[in-house]
Amino acid sequence: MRLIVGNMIFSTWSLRPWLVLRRAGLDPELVEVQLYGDDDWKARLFEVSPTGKVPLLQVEGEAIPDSLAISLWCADRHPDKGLWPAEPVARAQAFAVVCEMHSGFAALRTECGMGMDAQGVLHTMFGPDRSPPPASAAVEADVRRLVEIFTGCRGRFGAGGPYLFGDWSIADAFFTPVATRIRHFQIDLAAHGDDGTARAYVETLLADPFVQEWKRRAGVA
Ligand SMILES: N[C@@H](CCC(=O)N[C@@H](CS)C(=O)NCC(=O)O)C(=O)O
Repeated sequence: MRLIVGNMIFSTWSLRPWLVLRRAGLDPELVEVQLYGDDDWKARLFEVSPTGKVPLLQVEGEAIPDSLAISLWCADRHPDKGLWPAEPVARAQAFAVVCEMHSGFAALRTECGMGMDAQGVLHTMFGPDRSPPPASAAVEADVRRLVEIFTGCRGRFGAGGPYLFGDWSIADAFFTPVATRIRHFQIDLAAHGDDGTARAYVETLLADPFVQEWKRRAGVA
């Protein structure tokens, strides 16, 4: 089993399915494709990924692109690993927030992006921290919605543990990239309606042992 990923220091979308695979007890060979490095990077990416994007999982003779598809494949193959909440209402809400994260938050993703920005500044998942860029109204709205999701899910479903639905689930993998952006860009959650719950949840995600393992493998720990 091989997981094709982007540069491990900033390809946050590559991190998501890897966290899911690791939580399922799998340890795929990691193959890093350098993004944005030279004129040929996109052509090289298309050689391994029909979508021209990473992550992509090579398994059982198949190539499965997309972090959500890989995560769904993993939960399907490993139903005993508790990758989704067991309780049906919590599980439905976990599906909903994962889908919202996967298809939304465009302003936060673009304006607080990882990788090289237009000024040639390299933003990585693991610092150095940057002072907050001037936030647009769209970023402000994205952060408010994140705080609403974090406090709402923690309040309704989080009693059994420190994660969004208590025990760790795929939802936590999907919010780990935005947790790194919140830290890196020093986004003040309290100014976006947080009572401390969302901040504590972000800290939990960043302290996750598998996030630390990724960091070590990325060579930044
Ligand atoms: N929907 C995809 C998005 C993946 C994505 O945008 N990956 C970035 C790296 S983090 C990428 O491949 N960028 C290359 C490009 O946009 O050309 C997923 O979550 O797997």
